[in-house]
Amino acid sequence: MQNIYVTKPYLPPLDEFYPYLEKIWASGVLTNGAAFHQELEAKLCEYLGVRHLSLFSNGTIALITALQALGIKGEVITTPYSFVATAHSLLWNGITPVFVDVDPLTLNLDPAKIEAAITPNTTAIMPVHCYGYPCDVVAIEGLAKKYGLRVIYDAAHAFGVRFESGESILNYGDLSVLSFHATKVFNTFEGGAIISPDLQTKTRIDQLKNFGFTDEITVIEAGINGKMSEVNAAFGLLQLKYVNEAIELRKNIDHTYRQSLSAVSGIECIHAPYHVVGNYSYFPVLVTPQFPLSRDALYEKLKTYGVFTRRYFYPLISSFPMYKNFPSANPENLTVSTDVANKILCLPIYPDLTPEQQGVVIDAIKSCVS
Ligand code: T4K
Repeated sequence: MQNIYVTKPYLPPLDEFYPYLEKIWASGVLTNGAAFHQELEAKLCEYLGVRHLSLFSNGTIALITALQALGIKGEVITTPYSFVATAHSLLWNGITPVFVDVDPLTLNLDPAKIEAAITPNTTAIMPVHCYGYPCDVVAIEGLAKKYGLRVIYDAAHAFGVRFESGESILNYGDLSVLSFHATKVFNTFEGGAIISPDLQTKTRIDQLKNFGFTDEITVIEAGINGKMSEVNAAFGLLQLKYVNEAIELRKNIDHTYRQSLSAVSGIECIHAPYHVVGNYSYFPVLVTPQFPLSRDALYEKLKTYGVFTRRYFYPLISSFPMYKNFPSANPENLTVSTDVANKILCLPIYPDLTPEQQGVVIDAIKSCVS
């Protein structure tokens, strides 16, 4: 049997992509906000239920640009339990990350611990909707209002996630940033986006992602090149036709794992949040001391079955060399994050995962306890 990886990008039928390429070849316009780029921005706004969206070449450049657009400086409160790009976007802006522990249920920034980390230098909060599970957006909004802070959500995992009311979680905060990387629920090979609440902010972001140009001869600030190409945008348009189907397949896989693993002592599935329509982007489990093997031993054992899980997010960002000397990186302040990072294992989940392959993963885990 072929190896089974934590994820595999969803790819639509190749022959359906050729007509898009033919159009690009015929027009000779490859980038700089052309037809497919504009069409994808409009279609994503509609699909996601957001007002304004700016496409980017990837999620990291989008995060860096989002901070630039709001002029964030000083200290920003963020989570250590994320992909390293979250905090890197702060360092690239000369901002000091202040790590605050996560909530043991949501695995997202714990609002109850944010207040104590606010200083006169704090300007913003950068929470992450980890695995697409929403942060406590209401509590975070309350704190932001009370202390006059901006909120930039790293929503890299949260494509299409909404509350049961229909409201997109991407509409919370001052800005939300998506990733369309190959490993994400919706991918454009590489890609990302910033969601803005108003046209003025979107326009500013669009200028920033295009070197700071406002017209052919005017540059108003030191922008960057964050533009998405026409090939990526065209691919996104095709992906969008299949994304609901892809999420539905993920949902079935999620349900099968929950049913099959519920009786396995020492494997705890993370609670899917209530009142949320999720995207099933990851399937994280906690390997607790009740399991006969440690998390790392299970991770290695699964490899012998050809199953390549990932320990997202271990090690904590705060333990990497460029962060570990910040006072807030002290593990004593991050006990929940540290505990979760030591127990977490993300199991394979992607639309093409067959029931047989999922059976291999489940049986391999069960074989450790029988
Ligand atoms: N914020 C958060 C919270 C994020 O999670 C991320 C990215 C970002 C910001 C930044 O967004 P981007 O700038 O990336 O748009 C992956 C991804 O590279 C990264 O995008 C993602 N988060 C992170 C959680 O995971 P790796 O180093 O684990 O990826 P890699 O290459 O080992 O891939 C994992 C597995 O996926 C492989 O074992 C096989 C499979 N795979 C991967 C790729 C790239 C494929 O089958 N095909 C592929 O093309 O980081």
